[in-house]
Amino acid sequence: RPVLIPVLGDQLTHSLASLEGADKDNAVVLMMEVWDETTYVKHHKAKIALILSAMRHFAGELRDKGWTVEYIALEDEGNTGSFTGEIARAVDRHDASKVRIVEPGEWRVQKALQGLKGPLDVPLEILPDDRFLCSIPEFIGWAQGRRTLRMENFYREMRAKTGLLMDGDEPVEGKWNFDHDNRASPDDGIDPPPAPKFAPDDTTRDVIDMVARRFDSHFGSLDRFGWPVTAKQAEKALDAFITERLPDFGTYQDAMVTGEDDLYHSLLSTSINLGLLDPLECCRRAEKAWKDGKAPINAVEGFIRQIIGWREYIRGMYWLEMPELAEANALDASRPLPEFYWTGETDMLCMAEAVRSTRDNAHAHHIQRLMVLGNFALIAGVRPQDVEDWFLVVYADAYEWVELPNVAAMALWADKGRLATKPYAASGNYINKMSDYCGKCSYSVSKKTGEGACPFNPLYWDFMVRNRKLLESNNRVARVYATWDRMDDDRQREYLESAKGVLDGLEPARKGWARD
Ligand code: FAD
Ligand code: DLZ
Ligand code: SF4
Repeated sequence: RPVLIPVLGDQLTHSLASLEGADKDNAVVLMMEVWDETTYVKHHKAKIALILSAMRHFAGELRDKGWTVEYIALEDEGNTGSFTGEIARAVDRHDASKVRIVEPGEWRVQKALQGLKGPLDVPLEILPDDRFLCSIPEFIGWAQGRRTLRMENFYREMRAKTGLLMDGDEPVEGKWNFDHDNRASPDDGIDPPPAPKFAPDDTTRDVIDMVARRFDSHFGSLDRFGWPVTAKQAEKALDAFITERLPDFGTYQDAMVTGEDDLYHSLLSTSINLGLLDPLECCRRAEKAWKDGKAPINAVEGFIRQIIGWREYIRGMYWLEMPELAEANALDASRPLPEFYWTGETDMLCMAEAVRSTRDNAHAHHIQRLMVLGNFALIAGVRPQDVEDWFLVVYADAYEWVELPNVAAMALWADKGRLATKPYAASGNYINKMSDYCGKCSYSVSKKTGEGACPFNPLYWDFMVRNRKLLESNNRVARVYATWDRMDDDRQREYLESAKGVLDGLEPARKGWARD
């Protein structure tokens, strides 16, 4: 009786723990396109196309390597529409002796699998996902007993564990973190080489056609689809990043430029999250570029920190804080998401640009996500669960394990600072410093209140005042209140009235964008 090995859509790795050591002659690999996964939120069309195309390519590669693969396509007759339904059906069909699966990335799926243990007549073995450097028990062990959790401390342990950028027990060049050199604004004139795009082959075109037909009501465009859908393509994307964009990655990490969607970012998150690229290998390649004198330390350290620091930390925090994190709302934010997050129809150029890139590419870079889209939702007091749904829908790299901590904890401070020391709230001044948007925007960033003032300016103060009780005791925020208290009453009133004007003018998103 064969062993059934289900491989989920973000487990497209040839060295996956469930495949390693399995006997090809006595195993059936099961891959499933299912309605539950494609519609539990109404994912961006390009995100669905990416995942299904990558799954189909991966199934073909496994067959070429001699595996028996059963591939259930979305439109196949009899498809039950869920992972659990398909696993149960396959156990029966093949009279499987057991099921061996790598732990899923998401809480929702983990619960569903655990619920299958009883009803299934055969043993269900759930293996740790060793594609992460830090296992879930290891992270929880690290977190237990610490009063405050800081990414930087965790990151140093990951540096020591991997030996990346280490000189014995010490960090190379004497410092753990070179972020100080990573804050250049784009004013200096930059000309980033475009990230490679991969023309859809027949398999991808079939999927794109099906997605256009079956997911017409979902957000986003399929027109510019060019994501890597195989490990080979992802490696080409990695090569191009290391040689062409990594050297400037650090310097312009926080910059935003009108019409420049990629800048010096790697655009590797979709491939890493799908399993097409090994995160550690990406880091080793970056380290080698530094060793070879081809990329400076600030860029290489910054890139490595994002992967072995932030990415691993975020994943650990997800499993540490779930399921409460999904409901967290420390600031009691209750406003519905504004409609312009879906349409891009707003006079705020920073917002319109971020939504445009999101719609066209199923991607926006980190500082757009954090300091434009996230920041606006934070200071306008948008309900975290609305914002979380939006981020989960719109990005091709979004799975709940990585989306939720980034949105709820990092961008919205809904976890009351377990992840981020202080809320990333900012006025228009920050966006102006880091972008070329404000000069072209119909709002005036230097105008603080009243007609034509940049909406981020009054909203920033309104947010601070609204949340004073919770934030005042945080000594990283205290001086903000000293500034507020020094303003005269009329000035304070102008800020709050302007903010009210902005908030009253926000049109709530119509129902049905994120979920049916
Ligand atoms: P680069 O800027 O080139 O960074 C290199 C790599 O570092 C990324 O590919 C990614 O693997 C990793 N990385 C960097 N920052 C983070 C982070 N905060 N968390 C996890 N990994 C990180 N990333 C996702 O993969 N999926 C998401 O759904 C997601 N949602 C986000 C929501 C918000 C509100 C914020 C602020 C950030 C979110 N991020 C998410 C993190 C980050 O913005 C993206 O990983 C990044 O923009 C992807 O583009 P890139 O590959 O060009 O990244
Ligand atoms: C996101 C997604 C989508 C849209 N569709 C599928 C699918 O049809 N089949 C599949 O195996 N995986 C899909 N995924 C990714 C899963 O949601 C992801 O593997 C789980 O959430 C576990 O993290
Ligand atoms: Fe955004 Fe304000 Fe700048 Fe306009 S002026 S681009 S709204 S920060």
